This record gives sequence, structure tokens and C-alpha cells, in this order.
Amino acid sequence: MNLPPQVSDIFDPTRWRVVEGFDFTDMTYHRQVERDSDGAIVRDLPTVRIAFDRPEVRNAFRPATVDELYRAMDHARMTPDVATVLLTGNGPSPKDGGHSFCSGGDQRIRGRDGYKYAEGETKETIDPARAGRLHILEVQRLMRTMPKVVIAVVNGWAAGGGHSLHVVSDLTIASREHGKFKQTDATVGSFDAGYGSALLARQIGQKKAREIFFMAREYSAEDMVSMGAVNEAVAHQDLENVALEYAADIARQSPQAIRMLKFAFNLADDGLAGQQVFAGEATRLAYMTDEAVEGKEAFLEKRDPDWSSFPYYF
Ligand code: S0N
Repeated sequence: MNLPPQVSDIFDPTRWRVVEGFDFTDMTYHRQVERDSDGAIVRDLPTVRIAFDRPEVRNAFRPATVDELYRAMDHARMTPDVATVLLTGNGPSPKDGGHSFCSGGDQRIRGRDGYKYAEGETKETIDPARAGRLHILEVQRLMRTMPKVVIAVVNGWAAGGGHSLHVVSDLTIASREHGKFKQTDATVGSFDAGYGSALLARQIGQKKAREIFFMAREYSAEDMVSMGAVNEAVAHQDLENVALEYAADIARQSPQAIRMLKFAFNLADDGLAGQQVFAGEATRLAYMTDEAVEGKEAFLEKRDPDWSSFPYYF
């Protein structure tokens, strides 16, 4: 049986294959599969698993991590038969057994000048085109605007920028034993003043969101469920199974309905950018109508469009 390597304590290799074509060092990227009794892959299923793979630093992200996360997420966005992305963390840590989803920006390589250096890189050697990019925000926007459901599967610490990634996910499921939440941005002098804080306040209310950011306290998965920030706290061993049950329920719905609903949920909070995403999908649907085809064909045939068979009111 040709199974992918074990990457976490709750990863079931029989359910996944490695997505080919990526040479990742900081992330893993798997596609859910169905196998026959001999272990041969019968077919792909509509869920992918994207995971931080730096458990020795609580899955902190450095620039290379964010690049890989973006590439995997964008590949999932563009794969037509993928409905759901599980975002999670591998582990536990080989050093101390600690469990982590993601602990945010790697503090060892954060420059005073706002740059995030790769290991061995300096202000003098950094590619100017890459300098000063806080590009985890690009990942957040991709997760927010992609027409797929992103589920944060919080298997351990969600801290700092890792906490923000769970906030921006469509749904969150957390390990009852190991899921821990702590917004440490202000402790280390950083602040996610976008989705990480403002969207959190929309989700759970201003007072609780301010408490989480201003005091950097630790919260359990069940605390977060009671605040409405997490959908469900489940036994650690069951976490990925429950996530896959969520994904199976999502895959039973109409893809078009899911994307219209996701964009509708985002619209008011995302302002004109949210309207643009929703409207883009509405325009794509409108292009499929006879009315839109009449407009296009009239132009190509150099005649006036004939709208007479298209009502102003249904
Ligand atoms: C997660 C915490 C609470 C876990 O505590 P615990 O279990 O006691 O473990 P530790 O012993 O502390 O950690 C184990 C080892 O892991 C290393 N480590 C942990 N987190 C990081 C990290 N973020 N960066 C580098 N190393 C990390 C520890 O040092 C330790 O290593 P050893 O064994 O060698 O001693 C606890 O670990 C904790 O509080 N971690 C720090 C959390 C944090 O403050 N994260 C950064 C917060 N800020 C951001 O994430 C920036 C956000 C961001 O990136 C952003 C936001 C908006 C706009 C742009 C950006 C951007 O910068 O791109």
C-alpha cells in the first residue's frame, strides 16, 4: 500500500494522498481520497488538507511558509472539484510534544524595519521586490474571497497571526484537549488591525474581541465555543474525522449556492471589495442568460439588441 508519510498524531494516511507538483518545506498539502481494500486510490474526494509543518516552533510562519501556504490555498481555489479546505497544523512537536495549529509570525526573523527576513537574509541582501511585505494578509484575503469553504481545524495553539487565520476561516473546529487560543499580537508589538481584530469583533462582539486582544489571555476551545468564535470543540482523536464530516456535508450542497452564500456573508463586512466579489459571481451567472447572450450577439452582429422578450419584472 502506497501511503503518504504520517504528519501528525491525528492524520490518517489511508484517507489522503500528497498533492503532486509542490516541493514544500514548511507546509504539507494533501487531497482526500477513497481507497479500495488493497489501498489503491479509487478516486479523489472534494477536500484538501493544508497544514503548517514547523511543529518545533509551534507552527510559526516565516516568509517561505507564507509563500507555500498561499500557493497551496490558490491551487485549492483553482481546482474545480475541491469544495473544502481544512487548514491545520502538523505535530506534535518532536522537542516537547506540544500541539499547535499556528503561532503566527516567526519572531526570530522579524526585522525592526518591518521586513520579514528569510533565514540567512539581511536588509542588504533581501530582494527589494519582497522587502516589507506582510504577505500573510494576502493569504487572509485569498481565504476570504476564494469560492470554497475554509475550515480551521485547530489541533493546538492558535496564537498571534495563527489566531487571525482561524478568525478569517469560514468555520472553526477545535481539539477539546489541545486547542488553545491566545491573541499575542500586542504582547510582541504587532497588531492585526484588519480581519484579525475587526472581523473578530463582528463575530463575537466588541467587548470580547477587545478583551482577547488587550489582555492576551489564554482561552480553551470550549471558551471559544461559548463566545461564538468556534463552531465545535471535539475530542482530539476525532478532530480530523469531524472536520471531514463537516466537509462531506458541505460537498452535498450546491457549489453555486455555497459560493453565493459565502460571498453574501462577507459582503457587508467587506464593503466595496465584498460587493465586488459578490457582484463578480452575479455577473458570471448573468452571462449564462439568453438576455446577456442577446447583448453580446447584437454587438458582434452590428445591430441593436432586441430586449423585447426579456421582462422588466418577473
Ligand atoms: C504559542 C505559545 C503561547 C505556546 O507556548 P508554549 O506551549 O509554552 O511553547 P513555547 O515554549 O513558548 O514555544 C515552543 C518553541 O516554539 C518557539 N515559538 C513559539 N512561537 C513562536 C513564534 N511565533 N516565533 C518563533 N518561535 C516561536 C518558542 O520560542 C519555543 O522554541 P524553543 O524550544 O527553541 O525555546 C507561545 O509559544 C507564544 O506565545 N508564541 C509566540 C506567539 C506570538 O507572539 N506570535 C507572533 C504574534 N504576531 C504575529 O503573528 C504577527 C502577525 C503577522 O504576521 C501579521 C499581522 C498583520 C499584518 C502582517 C503580519 C505579518 O507580520 O506578516
